[in-house]
Amino acid sequence: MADFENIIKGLVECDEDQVMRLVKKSLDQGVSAQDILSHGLIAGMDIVGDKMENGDMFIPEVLRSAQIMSQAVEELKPLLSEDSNRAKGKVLIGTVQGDLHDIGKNLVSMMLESAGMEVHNLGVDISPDRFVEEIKDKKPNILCLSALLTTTMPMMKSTIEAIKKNGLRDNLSIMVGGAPVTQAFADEIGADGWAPDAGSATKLAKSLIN
Ligand code: B1M
Repeated sequence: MADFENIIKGLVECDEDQVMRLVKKSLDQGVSAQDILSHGLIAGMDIVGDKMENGDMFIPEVLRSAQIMSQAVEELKPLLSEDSNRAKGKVLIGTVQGDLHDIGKNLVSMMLESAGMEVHNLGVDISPDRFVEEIKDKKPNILCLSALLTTTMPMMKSTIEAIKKNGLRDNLSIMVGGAPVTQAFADEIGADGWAPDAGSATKLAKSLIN
């Protein structure tokens, strides 16, 4: 039986040994990597977020939980990467300027890669100008923008505007995502698509490439 409760507890208490031990144990017991990710790690980070909002956890602790989550995701990576329906295409992905959140963006990047796409992960805090330069250089089919803060969502719009201004919009599909981002916002800023999670992002990317 998967011990999601104690994976969550370990993440909230920044107990690396507990999280890693229980993730490995769950895998050995045949629990799917996707279930460990959704019901253990992502559920745990949601609680970390609530505690952060209530002032029960502070930035250094949240960072530590995030590091442990990334380490656990590395453990799951080979098992999340089984995609028989592989797609070709080049993707550029980054978190927009002013935003340092990267766990979800890295999950999206990993799933796209495992679906067969060539993925260039630019990292966090990427300015519109840098996106423009990278699009000129890498000539991707798809650009994925991630934002986790309501205050950085407008930077998605600025990025799309910079891309248009540089005449790079026509042959590029733009997808947006991140917890506060919605389909309505994607429509409003002229993106081609929105995905709520890494799995849907992969499906959407495949359909945009086809
Ligand atoms: Co931040 N933070 N944070 N934080 N943080 C949130 C986002 C927050 C909701 C917490 C809260 O208050 N409840 C809140 C935002 C409130 C808001 O704007 N509405 C918040 C805040 C306020 C802040 C600071 C401002 C705090 C401060 O300094 N006072 C600060 C800002 C720093 C900055 O960015 N400039 C800050 C800092 C940090 C840390 C650095 C400490 C750390 C990030 C470490 C890191 O990423 N390496 C951190 C963390 C860890 C969080 C929470 C707790 C967890 C985020 C996470 O990794 N979730 C978060 C609360 C929460 O989300 N519950 C919170 C797990 C991850 C798998 O999910 O990222 O949503 P997510 O990704 C999903 C989907 O969103 C989607 O797919 C992913 C996988 O399924 N997706 C995409 C994501 N990107 C996509 C791109 C796509 C498609 C789908 O492209 C097409």
